[in-house]
Amino acid sequence: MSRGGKTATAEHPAATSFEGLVVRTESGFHRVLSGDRLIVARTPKKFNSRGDRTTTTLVVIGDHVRVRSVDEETAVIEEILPRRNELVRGAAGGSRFLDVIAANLDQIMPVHSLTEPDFNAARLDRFLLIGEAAEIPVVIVLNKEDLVPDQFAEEIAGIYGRIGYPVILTSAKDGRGVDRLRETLSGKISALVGPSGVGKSTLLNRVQPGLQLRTGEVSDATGKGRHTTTTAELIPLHGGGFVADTPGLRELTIRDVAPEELEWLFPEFRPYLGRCKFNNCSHREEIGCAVAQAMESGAIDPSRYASYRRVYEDLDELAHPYD
Ligand SMILES: Nc1nc2c(ncn2[C@@H]2O[C@H](COP(=O)(O)OP(=O)(O)OP(=O)(O)O)[C@@H](O)[C@H]2O)c(=O)[nH]1
Ligand SMILES: [Mg+2]
Ligand SMILES: [Zn+2]
Repeated sequence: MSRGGKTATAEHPAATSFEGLVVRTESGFHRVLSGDRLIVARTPKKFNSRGDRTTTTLVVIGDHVRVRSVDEETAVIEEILPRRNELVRGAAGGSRFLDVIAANLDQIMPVHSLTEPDFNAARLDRFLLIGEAAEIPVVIVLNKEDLVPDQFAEEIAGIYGRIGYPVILTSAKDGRGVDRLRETLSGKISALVGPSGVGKSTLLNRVQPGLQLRTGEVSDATGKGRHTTTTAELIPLHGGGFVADTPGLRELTIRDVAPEELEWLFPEFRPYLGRCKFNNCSHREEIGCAVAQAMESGAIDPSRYASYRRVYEDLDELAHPYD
């Protein structure tokens, strides 16, 4: 006996379940793309009370989810399918939680400006380490080439190109490098990451005219951007694939790397590893360090070596906070 027409029939199944890609999240409501349908789905309450969680965000862009549609308008996320990788940053306010920004990326593109704000090698190196640690391919974008002499741009591009990283020199102003950027994005799921004001949104507006992402002014006084982009979203590309424009990030969190493992995350160090005088050489002050010697002979760039030492100290501090 049927009461009030709530019983499922062959034409109107009470619930259907399907998989999709999360392309946007907004306080509990998520946009999920399944085939060419865009559905708004919410997270069930039970997700929010999970006791063991260490991240503040549960469903993120790039997640593959199983969704159950409740009726025409409403759907609920039943399951987040296992993630291939994730981009993470420490949550605001020094809490022990981590913010996951995106999952299942094919590549990360750290974007830095050559000036305004000033190029910061240490900061770029930290983004590269994230890619190395998560085994996500990295493509470096150096923007605002129109504002610096060619020689300066090529010098910086050379440091990273020699290590083996693909580097795209761009100007969102005059369009240099934008075609190459578009080709590199095509067919993949990528995230543009980097500090505020370097031109991530302006570049994407160039890559795909009509996007009309909001862009901001860099304050003249500080040379810093002001966080024009505030939410991460996966944007479908005309050439196939998706790109995430993310809010400005000074850095991402390097997870699960012990100080002794750091040397492997600098690809140009690898030929020298195991060749130091001491087996447990940390490549800082030790005598007979093959890495330090490679730096002195010019085979390793001094700014990269400096980054290694700085990040080593940070990881060491995390691993042994009371020493
Ligand atoms: N001269 C020059 N200016 C640029 C270039 N790219 C971006 N800008 C300017 O830099 C400023 C910041 O650009 P945005 O695209 O908003 O920077 P963003 O990286 O998206 O910043 P957030 O959203 O805050 O993370 C804007 O005033 C842009 O017009 C460039 O290649 N050359
Ligand atoms: Mg932006
Ligand atoms: Zn050494």
